[in-house]
Amino acid sequence: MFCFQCQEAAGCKGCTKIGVCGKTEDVARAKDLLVYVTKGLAIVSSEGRKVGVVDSIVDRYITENLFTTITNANFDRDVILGRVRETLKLREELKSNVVKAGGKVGETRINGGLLKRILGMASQEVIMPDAAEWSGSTEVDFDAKAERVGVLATEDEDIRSLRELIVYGLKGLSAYMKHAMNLGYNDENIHGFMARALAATLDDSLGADELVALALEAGKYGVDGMALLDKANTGSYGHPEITKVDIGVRGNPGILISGHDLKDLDMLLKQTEGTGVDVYTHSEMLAGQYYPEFKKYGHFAGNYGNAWWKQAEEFEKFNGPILMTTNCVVTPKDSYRERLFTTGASGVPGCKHIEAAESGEKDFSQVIEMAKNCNSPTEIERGEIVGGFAHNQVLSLADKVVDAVKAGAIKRFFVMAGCDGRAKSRNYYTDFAKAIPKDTVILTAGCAKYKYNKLNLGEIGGISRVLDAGQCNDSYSLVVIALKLKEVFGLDDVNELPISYNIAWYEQKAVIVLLSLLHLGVKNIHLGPTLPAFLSPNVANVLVDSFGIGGITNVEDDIKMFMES
Ligand code: FSO
Ligand code: SF4
Repeated sequence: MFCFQCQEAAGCKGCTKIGVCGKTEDVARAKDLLVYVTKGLAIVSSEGRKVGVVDSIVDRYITENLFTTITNANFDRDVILGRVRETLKLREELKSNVVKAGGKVGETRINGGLLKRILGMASQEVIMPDAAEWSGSTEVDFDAKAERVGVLATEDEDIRSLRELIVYGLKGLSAYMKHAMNLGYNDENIHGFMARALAATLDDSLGADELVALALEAGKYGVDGMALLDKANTGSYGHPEITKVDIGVRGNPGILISGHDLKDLDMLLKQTEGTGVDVYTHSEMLAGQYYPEFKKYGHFAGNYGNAWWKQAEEFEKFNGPILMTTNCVVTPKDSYRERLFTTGASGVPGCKHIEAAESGEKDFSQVIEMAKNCNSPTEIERGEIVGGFAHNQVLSLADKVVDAVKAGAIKRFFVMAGCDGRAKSRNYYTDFAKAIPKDTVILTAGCAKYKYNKLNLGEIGGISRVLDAGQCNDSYSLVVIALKLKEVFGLDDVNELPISYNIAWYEQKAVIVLLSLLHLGVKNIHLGPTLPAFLSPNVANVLVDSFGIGGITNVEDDIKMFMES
């Protein structure tokens, strides 16, 4: 196996024997193959679009496949290989529809090309890339193919780097699209781009310049995808508002819901109402606490625990069932394996998976029944945290914020969005948050906030010094806020604002957020705790030269550098 898609890639190079995330070699092979056949389906889908064939089932499938291969989402090889089989089937069905519509997708195979070739009619052949042609049915076929189509199949390290940058951005985008789609929101243009861009990563005629341009184009669609999800979330559950969230426990049995899918939270809250079971949020689901539509539930308790990587210890103490709606899943300990349920793109072999019905509804009754027989959660913390500073809420405070900036009470904003992770070096972010001048404010989104959201960093003129917009996709809110400030201050360039970007990344959703920021022209973003292993030296240089991207050094020097910029 070879995988270098996340920040925890072994030795900052790549995982080769087993993933630091727990991904085993056989799961890695299955995921490599799933990405490959998904590219094949994308090639056919792109060709189909040229003749007006748009298949929403295929679009959804491509989206879910990519999401399934994101770091820490799904460790279930059988599920992944099942998706490979279904993808091959969908691809052949789509091909015949495209051919019927006049498209050219391997007519030689479909319409008796062998015969044409024998008859010397080779000029009529349409040669499709292998990913759109290859087929297999047994695990032996699958494993043999997977060995040849992983990341290292692209030999040139710069082309490989750019192709993977694009694929990882698309994986992040697929997660956001899936959440939006679950709420009934969709955008055909984004699917069209995803198919085109995936197909392009197998196109040997594309050089580095074209791939850089495509990566930035992915950033444009990243903004669109995040905006769509913002619309889906706020349209369904209202605009997040300033909320104090209890981090202690109550006396009832509870269900802990983690991940990012608000539709799952919605269904779980409805189904647990009146059952005597409380619902707690975990990690990225904390953002659910900020939405008016969820606050109305009396049994919606507080937030339990911290960022994803502490789950083994915290899930043990929760005592009740845990529902993982997406990544980040850590290989469960036996002590709570039976209490861990997955749904959506997440999956762990041996843990129960809750499937959605055709209508999208999910039946959580077995989770609720289990909860009733469990002890209430063990208290691990007490107190509260404050969040809910998404764009609508912050813009309603815009006058206050602008006045504070004009009066010099706020000297600088630090965007510290992104992810948390287990590396000790990430304590940098706690130290950084503690050490920045008291007249500065942190804008955050994603699970990165757990490094400093319990530090009580105080307020400036009634404005909290840590403004948490919500989940990683709510980085969109931070962009909306920045653009509004640019307008209010009459600036031409968003980079003239007193905003510094010190972003912590872990997995592929952070990649699409980064590409989105680049697309919006944001410069001098610092990424840590390490730069992505998938950036080759030359590609990293392009990002440094064109966008001023940098890493982190130490708290003191970095603060000096940011404050002087
Ligand atoms: Fe964190 Fe995991 Fe939200 Fe990621 S829980 S690390 S960038 O999935 O998506 O921030
Ligand atoms: Fe390694 Fe990250 Fe890939 Fe897991 S997702 S195998 S930790 S690079």
